Amino acid sequence: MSRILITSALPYINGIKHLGNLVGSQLPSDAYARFMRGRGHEVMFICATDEHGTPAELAAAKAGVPVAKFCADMWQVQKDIADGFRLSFDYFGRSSSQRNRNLTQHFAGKLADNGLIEEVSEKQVYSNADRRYLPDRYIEGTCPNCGFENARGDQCENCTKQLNPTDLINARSAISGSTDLEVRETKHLYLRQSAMRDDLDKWIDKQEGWPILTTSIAKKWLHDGDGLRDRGITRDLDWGVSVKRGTEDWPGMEGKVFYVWFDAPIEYIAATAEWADANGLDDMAWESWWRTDKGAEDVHYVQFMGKDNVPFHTLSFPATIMGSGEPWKLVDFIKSYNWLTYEGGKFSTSQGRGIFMNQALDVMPSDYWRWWLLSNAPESSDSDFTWESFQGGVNKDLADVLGNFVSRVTKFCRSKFGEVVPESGAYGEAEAAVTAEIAKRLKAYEKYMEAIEIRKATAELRAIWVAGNEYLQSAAPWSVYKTDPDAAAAVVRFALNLIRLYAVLSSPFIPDATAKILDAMGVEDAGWPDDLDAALSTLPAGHAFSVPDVLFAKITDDRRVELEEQFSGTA
Ligand code: B3M
Ligand code: ZN
Repeated sequence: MSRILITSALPYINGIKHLGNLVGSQLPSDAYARFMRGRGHEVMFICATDEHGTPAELAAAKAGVPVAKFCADMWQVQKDIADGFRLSFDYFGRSSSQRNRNLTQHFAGKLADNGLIEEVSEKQVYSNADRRYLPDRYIEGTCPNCGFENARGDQCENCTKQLNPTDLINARSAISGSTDLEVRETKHLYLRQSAMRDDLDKWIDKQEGWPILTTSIAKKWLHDGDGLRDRGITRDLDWGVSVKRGTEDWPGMEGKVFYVWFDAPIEYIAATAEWADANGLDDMAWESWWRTDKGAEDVHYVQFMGKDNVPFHTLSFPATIMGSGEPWKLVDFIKSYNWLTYEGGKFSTSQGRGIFMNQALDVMPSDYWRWWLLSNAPESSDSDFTWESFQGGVNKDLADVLGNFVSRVTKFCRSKFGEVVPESGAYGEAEAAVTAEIAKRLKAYEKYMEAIEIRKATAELRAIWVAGNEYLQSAAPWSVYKTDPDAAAAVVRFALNLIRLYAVLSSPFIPDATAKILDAMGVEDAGWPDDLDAALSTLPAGHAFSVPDVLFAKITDDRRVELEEQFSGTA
């Protein structure tokens, strides 16, 4: 048994996320967490809302509520949606927590003690029209690296380059569009990332088997000359973690807060502390996940995120951890995702194009989304969501293959033998053959899940379902029954056991269906099939079950057309 720490990138608080955000971190991390728990490992699965910074302030202002209240309300909204998608976080925290404030100030203090913080008097963009300093992402302009015209002051979405606002060409306020900007002098703290370049470089080189998407982005910015230049970690803002050096005031930094990207990853740690607090546990409980001097040396730590978040997790956050000089746990594996597009184009919040997480749950059950999104996860390239593909995935994989198998077997059994596992007849070659096929597929499935190749894992799971269907089709108990009821009984007994096995194997992906099936089959034993033969005799002759309700209703063409209209963004 291992101890596995899993974090999903923290959804920003300012609004409800779309399906691309869901499939880029929360959903695959949940499937992985569920799988690892199923295998008997000790898992700590952490997520939280990322609450600081200007976007939160502006969203709150727009909603006409104080920012603290806005964040508290939105946290609840996001938490409910996460529950709706059955995201099985051990804790869903908040980056505005007291724990995170303390830890963020602690890290800043340690970095300063180690000579890694520099006070820099810098020129910062002030918008006369908006009467405020404009932080990074509220200045837009042309990217000096690739020429993209809507680059933000913190990062270019197009080429992923981390930027400083004053790098932008033709800068304008993203709040008002005003170009009446002036540059003012203000003092800020800079993290001397460049002093850590060699350490970071060595650390990245040491990693084995990281996805190319992750290492290529990291390497690009490490060697890009100024990709790893020193970065300001404070801002002239009201909403955030106030700048302190540990618990001490920081002269000259009054009224300033830490940059949201400085405190957000620290929340991974803080949320684990929040988990301990919420469960009445002592500090050892969370430190044993995060401090290598307190038990975390045997923890395997995996992060999930969209590719735009990779630079912050491969460079900035490790720089914070390493620079502290304290024995905090560094990430062991970073799984990053490409983009999900919507019907061939971008998801657009402003144009209402695409599907947001709350809307998704309003129109279809969570399992449908989980299955389609995970079986089409943008792992090796971008993936395109289309309603047609969604309809196909749900109707074919879930309804025709898995759902139909469960329904045919249980209904046939009920009609001929009653709602109990029939006793007579013996297994033969056909059962041995399908068991062997499933054993082979199961190995591949497990291998892909361990390597976090989620999409490939779903293909193996689907093949495992298909194997059962093909077995049933050729064993044809409905016709065998007429001449040899005992032989038909053996087929049904075997197939009922396959149903239970499928429920267990499917649990990382479609947990609601798993629960329904296990409930109908009247089993508590959802243990992972380490021994396949034993797993396939879990339901003994005489065991009672019931026929479950329809597991997956098909999506009709009419309904699909309706949904296409509803989410086209033109309505
Ligand atoms: N909140 C994602 C974003 O807003 C960001 C992730 C933080 S992970 C520490 O782009
Ligand atoms: Zn660019």
